Amino acid sequence: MLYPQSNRYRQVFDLSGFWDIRFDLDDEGDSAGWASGFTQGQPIAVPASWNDQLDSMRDYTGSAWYQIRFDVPWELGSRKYMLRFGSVNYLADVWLNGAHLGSHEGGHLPFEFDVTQHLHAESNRLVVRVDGALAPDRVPPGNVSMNALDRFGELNYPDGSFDFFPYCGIHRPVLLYAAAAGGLSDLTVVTDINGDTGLVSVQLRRDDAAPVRARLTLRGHGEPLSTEMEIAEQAEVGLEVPQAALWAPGSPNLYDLIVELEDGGQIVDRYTLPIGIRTIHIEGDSLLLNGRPIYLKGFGRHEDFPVIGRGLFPAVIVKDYALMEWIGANSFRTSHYPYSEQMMDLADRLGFLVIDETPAVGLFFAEDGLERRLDLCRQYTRELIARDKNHPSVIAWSLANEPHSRRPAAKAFFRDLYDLAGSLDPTRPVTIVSMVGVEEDAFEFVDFLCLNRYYGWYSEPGRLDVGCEELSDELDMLYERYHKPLVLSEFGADTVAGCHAEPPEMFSEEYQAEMLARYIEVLRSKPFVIGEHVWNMCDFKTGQMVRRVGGYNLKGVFTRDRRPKMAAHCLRQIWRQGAGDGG
Ligand code: BDP
Repeated sequence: MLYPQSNRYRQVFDLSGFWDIRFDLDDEGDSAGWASGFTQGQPIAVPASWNDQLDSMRDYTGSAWYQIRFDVPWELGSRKYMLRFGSVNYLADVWLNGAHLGSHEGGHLPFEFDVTQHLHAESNRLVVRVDGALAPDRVPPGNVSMNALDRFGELNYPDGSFDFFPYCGIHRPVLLYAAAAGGLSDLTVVTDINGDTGLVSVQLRRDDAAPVRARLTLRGHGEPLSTEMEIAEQAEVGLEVPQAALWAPGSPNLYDLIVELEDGGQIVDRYTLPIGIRTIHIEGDSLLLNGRPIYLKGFGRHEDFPVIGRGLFPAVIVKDYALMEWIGANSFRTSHYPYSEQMMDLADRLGFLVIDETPAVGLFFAEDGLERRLDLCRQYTRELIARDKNHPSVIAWSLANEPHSRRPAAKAFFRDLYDLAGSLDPTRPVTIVSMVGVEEDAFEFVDFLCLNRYYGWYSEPGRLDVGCEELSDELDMLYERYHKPLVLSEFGADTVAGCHAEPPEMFSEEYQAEMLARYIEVLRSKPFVIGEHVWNMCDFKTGQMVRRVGGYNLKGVFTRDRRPKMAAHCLRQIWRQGAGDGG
């Protein structure tokens, strides 16, 4: 899937701005014909969650209808016109000028419709029904009985089976774009290294069988390279790049891959894709980037900011990369759902390594509805890999976070997803993020292990000595059983900024700083540990429950408005010492 771009042959019209919204509290929108347009709407910003824009709707996760009117800023011709949504949480139904274009399930991945037949030059009316309901047959699930989750849980409002606020709405840009009919529809780039030479293999796709010429140019470092060939619906070509400038943290070298299609001596389409030449492998107990061991230092994170909720906010993306750079991180996980495409683009440009996670958080394995949940996870895995396969920053796929996988069905469930990911992308390692530990059956086949641990917090509260011993023992046990490298993908402590205690006590800045430092000491003593991801980079909004003061998870080493707690300074000291960042 290619992100829309503007050039002489392609145009993008961004529909971001103030739309109308009408909340469908009585479920009347369908029968009242709101799909063709509605009255009594109120202004709402797109992209953004609705919850923090309108106080009265903060906890509302039901249906809402959005609409906008627009004129097309170009002449309509014989091209293809597409309408693309970066993400809508959770279920979207879309109508253009009264025609139902289709629907999409899942809150964090893009989808698009061909609107060529329905688009007018002027006065188009676009209507989107967004249904954010939390339900057990959705992924991530909500309103799940505690029995199905196989654990004693705490009450949580709104009731998601995950620990972040269930923000709803149109979260990422809505783009109308025009491209040549028969133009390029997809590119898949895989890179390899042979000595000093970079090997770039490119697969091109278009949706027309009439052959045209394709010209590929690779520009950026050294002399530009070019090659040409004929393409009908698909073609594959390899480029050899002498003295390749490899991509890595610290030297995020990118090339522009420019693809042009030519028909009857005229250029009819052009697409420019930034690419990085790099390899990523698990070998023995190591993670190898460009053949050299690399150690991951960084965070589990969230897309979360006041007022905008989970909506795209470019300035916060820039700020967050600046803070990760400041603190000496080289990586993060897109916990617990795919992040915006803008976030991924900057990871490529700024040189961060990403464990890219599907939205499968809080999965449970009760028989009832299992096949449907698996189908959804398959869909997400396909959509995520289609979207992010060309990012050099993406070093691994994470199939799920903390599944409740003590039931036997979990193993076959993840085997299915693991095989699917491997068949779609044989070049990247695949993992699963576990809270179960040694009994996580999927650890038998995933390429490396990710474990979340809170000794000294949820268990052994206030006792870091005991907690660190337990951590150490468990890591050894996991290695003995699976012989695979491991990332500690979450560890941390809720911390009230400004709360101090000596000796350190839970919730104080001292306790968080000490816990992180002591965990890191344990991790660095295990040669099979390939990374440490602190939970969380920033405080973030959650539902309301006893353990979430003010409706926040306070495990950030930065506050929600991005100010450092004491632990941020301590991490900076540890991480900036530079060991093993592979830059
Ligand atoms: C882990 C979850 C994460 C939570 C974290 C916590 O993966 O989503 O926010 O615990 O409790 O279990 O802070």
